[in-house]
Amino acid sequence: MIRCPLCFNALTPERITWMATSGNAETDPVASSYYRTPVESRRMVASELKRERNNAVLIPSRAAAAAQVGSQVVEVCPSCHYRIPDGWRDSRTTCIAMAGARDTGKTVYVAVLIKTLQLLGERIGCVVEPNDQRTADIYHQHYEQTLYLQRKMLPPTASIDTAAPFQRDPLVFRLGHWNDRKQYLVIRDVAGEDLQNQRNIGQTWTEFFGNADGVVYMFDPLKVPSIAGQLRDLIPAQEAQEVAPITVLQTVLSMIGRRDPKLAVVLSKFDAMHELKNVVGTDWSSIMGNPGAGFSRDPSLIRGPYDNDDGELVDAEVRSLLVKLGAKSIIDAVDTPHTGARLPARFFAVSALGALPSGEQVHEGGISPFRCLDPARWILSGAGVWN
Ligand SMILES: Nc1nc2c(ncn2[C@@H]2O[C@H](COP(=O)(O)OP(=O)(O)OP(=O)(O)O)[C@@H](O)[C@H]2O)c(=O)[nH]1
Ligand SMILES: [Mg+2]
Ligand SMILES: [Zn+2]
Repeated sequence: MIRCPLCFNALTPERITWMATSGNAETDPVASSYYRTPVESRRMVASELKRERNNAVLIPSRAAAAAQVGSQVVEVCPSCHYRIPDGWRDSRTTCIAMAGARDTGKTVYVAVLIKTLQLLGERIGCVVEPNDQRTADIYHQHYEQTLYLQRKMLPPTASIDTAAPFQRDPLVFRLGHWNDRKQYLVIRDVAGEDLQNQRNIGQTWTEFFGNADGVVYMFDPLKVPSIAGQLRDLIPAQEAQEVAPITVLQTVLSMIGRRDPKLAVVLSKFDAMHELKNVVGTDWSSIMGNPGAGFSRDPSLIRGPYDNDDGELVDAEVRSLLVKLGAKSIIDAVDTPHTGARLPARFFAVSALGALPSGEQVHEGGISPFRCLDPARWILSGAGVWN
């Protein structure tokens, strides 16, 4: 499947939209509603693939469209008018949308996921790199520099309704060739703030959740009072949650509507759960101290196809952990969604940092991710990539 990198709508050969590269530009209400800020567009021409005798021809052709508007043309998405990168239609795309309440670890996860994908890519002979300068700049400035170079935590992602949030543009990475096709991975990070605001349900800019190949919904165990209580000497006092995780999940499910992306439900900051094995005298210490559990080891960087059996094992384990955490409502919302559309779902346990941060600094032992690749590999394997 090939999808638009912004709205994630499928791009079919039957419809191609061209936009002039020079000439008058006017405010474009369609592009503005998807991009969530005023966008100006130049003249556009819509072409259709028509059957003529035994040939399929594009009418008007690119050259004819250019002649019509009197300048060169570039391809834009027929739905949201976002510029389609060169060579995009010869490739395959896998599109991932991040989701979850504020402070659940989405942006840190994206930062670390790219590094771990690069590590695995090296092992399987696929180079993972930004597809364009904008992705390279956004990733470097907003993810890598702070977390990996300054070794500091990242600021909260600003709402899409603020002046220039970096997450308005997708991150586009090349994943090398797979099955004789160029493969791209597109990730859209989201501000938890925007998912805590139910007024965003039904807004055009949220369409990408339903169109995605996979939605990664993060659940933060540190916000569970009994866990925070047991770790109170190790973690800073947790702010009370403004919006319950279940409400955020319902909001995301409403945004997905009747579409059917894969839903990865991720118990994030799993290093904190691992710490519980040191809290003596509680049943958490025996649960988390079980060396035979899938969540006690990380086989994700082993070369080879996505390990579905391991994925199913961890899914079952995380489901029982969520029950124990008093979060069964999350499981119920996934298994019997209020929208009536049950998604292909799987539960995961992930730690992007691998250890509790020391205040705003990365742990002095550095970043050592745990099972970070699992949700992404599950989604990629469903799209036939790195499987
Ligand atoms: N222990 C632990 N803490 C983490 C981990 N990942 C993130 N955190 C903590 O969670 C905080 C928030 O992480 P972010 O990735 O910025 O959260 P977010 O979900 O992007 O938040 P918004 O952008 O506000 O929606 C970080 O500053 C860390 O303190 C992890 O793997 N382990
Ligand atoms: Mg963020
Ligand atoms: Zn689009």
